[in-house]
Amino acid sequence: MSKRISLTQYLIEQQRGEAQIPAQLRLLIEVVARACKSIAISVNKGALGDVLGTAGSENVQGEVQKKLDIIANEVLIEANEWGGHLAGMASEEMDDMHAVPMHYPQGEYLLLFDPLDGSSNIDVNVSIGTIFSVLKHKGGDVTNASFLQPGTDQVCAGYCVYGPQTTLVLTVGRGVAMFTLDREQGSWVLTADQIKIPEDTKEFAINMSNMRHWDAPVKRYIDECLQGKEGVRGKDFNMRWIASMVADVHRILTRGGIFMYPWDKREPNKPGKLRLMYEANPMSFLVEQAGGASTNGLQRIMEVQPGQLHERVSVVLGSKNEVERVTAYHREAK
Ligand code: AHM
Ligand code: MG
Repeated sequence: MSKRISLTQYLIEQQRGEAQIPAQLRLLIEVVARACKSIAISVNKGALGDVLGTAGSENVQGEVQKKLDIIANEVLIEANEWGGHLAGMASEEMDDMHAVPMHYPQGEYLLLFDPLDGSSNIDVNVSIGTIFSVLKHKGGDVTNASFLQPGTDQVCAGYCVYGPQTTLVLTVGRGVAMFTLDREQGSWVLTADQIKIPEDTKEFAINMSNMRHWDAPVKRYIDECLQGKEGVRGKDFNMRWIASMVADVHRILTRGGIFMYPWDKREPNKPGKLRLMYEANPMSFLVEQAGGASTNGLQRIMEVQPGQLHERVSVVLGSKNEVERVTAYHREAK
């Protein structure tokens, strides 16, 4: 049997090697991974753990919170408060950022997360996940404004998908690595490294029920995919939509594809549904590190300057040549 590399060993090698990740960042990643293990246990218990259903509250974006949204948020906060690696945290489930209490040492990093992505899939036993992004705290008091850094400033990003397997996917800016949770041992084992997304694909992911609300460039792209072999693309396309961004992005990192959640006319004043800081940015970092591309239709997502913590953004990411095509259609339309 080939030698197993644990997450700890991988990170220590990253610390010693070219990436030279600082000890505090290594601790941060290990703490997040431990929190994900704990969330995975709750997710797995399902009805037996009384974790399904709604919590009877709403988050700042007016979305009904599920019990697991709140549990996952609490697990991540409790795990990360006391280690001395963080200056503050921000989450999809909290209106404002959460400062590290003064009685704990203050660290150099800022952690942002969507504690449980794909909430609509919790109760129906479909893959869900945790997405996270790490920024450097640039100094001074920690406020919401401290987090408003473009995605290019991220020092680490990742997600954990709670599916048939529990998989942690990570980048510290030197490619993308995947770890699978070995439940008997309780450890994360490296199962793929230097992942590459194929530049071309025949698979797209978009919520087709919104078709009538789309903008012309998105409609053009999908129409051409649907025409298949007989159309301008000259090939048949397949469609997948899981409604958990983590699961859709995981498929794309595994076998390629394009994922889109574009702006649409349902809420014309919002740039899109997905959130820039803790959904689109970390996923864009991972996708770019795997050789893919990620834009909002016009601009590289990681170069968008955020104006607020819960800012939304239009998302087109995945196989490079397809993302470039969709982006070109948007530019032509302009
Ligand atoms: P959530 O963070 O509240 O779960 O919302 C984000 C999710 C994404 O994971 C997914 O791509 C999208 O919402 C699905 O939206 P829709 O139900 O409109 O298809
Ligand atoms: Mg989400």
